[in-house]
Amino acid sequence: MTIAYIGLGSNLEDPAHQIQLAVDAIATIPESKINTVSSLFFSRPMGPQDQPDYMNAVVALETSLAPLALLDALQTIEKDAGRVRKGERWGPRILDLDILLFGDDIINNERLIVPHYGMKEREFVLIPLFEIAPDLTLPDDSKLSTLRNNINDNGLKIHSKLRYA
Ligand code: A4P
Ligand code: MG
Repeated sequence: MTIAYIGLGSNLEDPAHQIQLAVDAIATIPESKINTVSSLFFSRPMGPQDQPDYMNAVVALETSLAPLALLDALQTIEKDAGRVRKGERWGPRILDLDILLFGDDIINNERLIVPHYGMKEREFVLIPLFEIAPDLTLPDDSKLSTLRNNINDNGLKIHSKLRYA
């Protein structure tokens, strides 16, 4: 079994509800079990500013799936939520599920780059991740606590708790 950390984001169609539905769907992924779920956080958009605010969270999932099989499962959940991929970089979305970490694996292929390329600079990733895994060290030996202490404040705040089985 491997612990994968999954970043969840939404800024369309009732984002708080979308994130809760996504947590419920992640709980049904085969060969996997949710270990922990962070609080639900309110965050300001990174990227284009003419889009709604986001809700973000991070889930720790214990899984025996291979990384690409987990990606398939997450993309099915995104699709079922009604996500349509548009060209715009960092544009609005009903649901975005990113594999932030997959154990200590370093993965670089056409479909999957892990650790996620932006995770070390993003407040809406580091703070929820730190909430559930304060002692985490990344595959490049950087400490999550150090990264978390060095990010710029962009107004992230706890919105509510998420339910999980
Ligand atoms: N892919 C490669 N690596 C991964 C990975 N580790 N996890 C590939 C998931 N997918 C990965 O994904 C495009 C392709 O990336 C997938 O087909 C997969 O094979 P996508 O979800 O269509 O692309 P995207 O998410 O629109 O692009 P990008 O650049 O990853 O967007 P980001 O970086 O996720 O940013 N502001 C706030 N406050 N909160 C947010 O959550 N999110 C974004 C999106 C912008 N601003 C935000 C937030
Ligand atoms: Mg994505």
